[in-house]
Amino acid sequence: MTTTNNNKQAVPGIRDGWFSETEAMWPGQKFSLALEEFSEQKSVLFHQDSGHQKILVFRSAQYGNVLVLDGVIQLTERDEFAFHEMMVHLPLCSHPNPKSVCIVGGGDGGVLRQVRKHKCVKSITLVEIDPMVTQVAKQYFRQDIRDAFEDPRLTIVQDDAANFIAAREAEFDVIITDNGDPIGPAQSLFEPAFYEKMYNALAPEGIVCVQAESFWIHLDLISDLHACSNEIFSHAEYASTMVPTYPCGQIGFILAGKGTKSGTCRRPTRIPDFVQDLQWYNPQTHMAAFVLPTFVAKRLGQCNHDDDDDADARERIDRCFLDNCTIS
Ligand code: SPD
Repeated sequence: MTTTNNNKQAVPGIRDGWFSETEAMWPGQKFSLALEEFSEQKSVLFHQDSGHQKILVFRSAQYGNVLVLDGVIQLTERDEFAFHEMMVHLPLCSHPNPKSVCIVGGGDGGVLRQVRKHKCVKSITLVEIDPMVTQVAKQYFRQDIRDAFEDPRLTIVQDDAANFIAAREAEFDVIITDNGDPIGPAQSLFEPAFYEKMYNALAPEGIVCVQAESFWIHLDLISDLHACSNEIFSHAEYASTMVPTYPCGQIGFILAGKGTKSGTCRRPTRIPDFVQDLQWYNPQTHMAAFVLPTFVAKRLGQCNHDDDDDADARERIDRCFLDNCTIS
């Protein structure tokens, strides 16, 4: 075992063979994962304060290696695909020809690993303020994370995301904001001012996809983000996915566009071949992600049904995915 938990003090959140998430942002509930081995010394792989945040990696009994930042689970090897595939392929398959992609945060490489599957993407800019997150992801997570950081299309920028995005104009076809939760270092990324900066940094027809929390816990916040995105962008919608190790097992994204042809991200405009090999994303989970429970749809004022044209589009998309052809 390699551990930098040198001071031998108990790791916060770990007790009696279990890790429990901090509950500041989801009062009255705590998600817990069993360590692979009862002994903290054997299961904790890394524990250090980077100066930006406290980083913890441990081996869990059922979910593989787990990355925790400031007491909050960021990813587990078992279920990360349900988050990263949707966060990446919802916007990238909605855009007709994404060439330039910016990843905000995402130093763990999970988003990057999916973006690089799109051959049409020519440049990937990853803006991460904390290089230790990347070092840890390369060292303690799967080989393909290490490979992702070798992609020749990648430029890593160590900067505050809000500053970086503010200095960009009409540059990116897609911006993916893989931010943490609204209390802590990512707070400014949940403010309308950041959405305006992202709008300016997008090329015409550009799309943003932003981590937008769980409707079980943060419906007020989601409603505010949805409303402000609809004011700033031509269209904005909330899409949902299921991740068992995130609070309530559900998390969503705001997808907003500067003016895509179809005026929505609800349907893929292309289905790359590699989609057949993914674990969660497919054209049907793409479209289903925008269908919301009634209490959420009502609160956001987001329509759940398609018009007649959409029904035709759905059929074409279903057929193309099954026959492995291009949507016409
Ligand atoms: N409450 C958990 C939110 C996690 C958002 N960030 C995940 C980072 C994974 N790349």
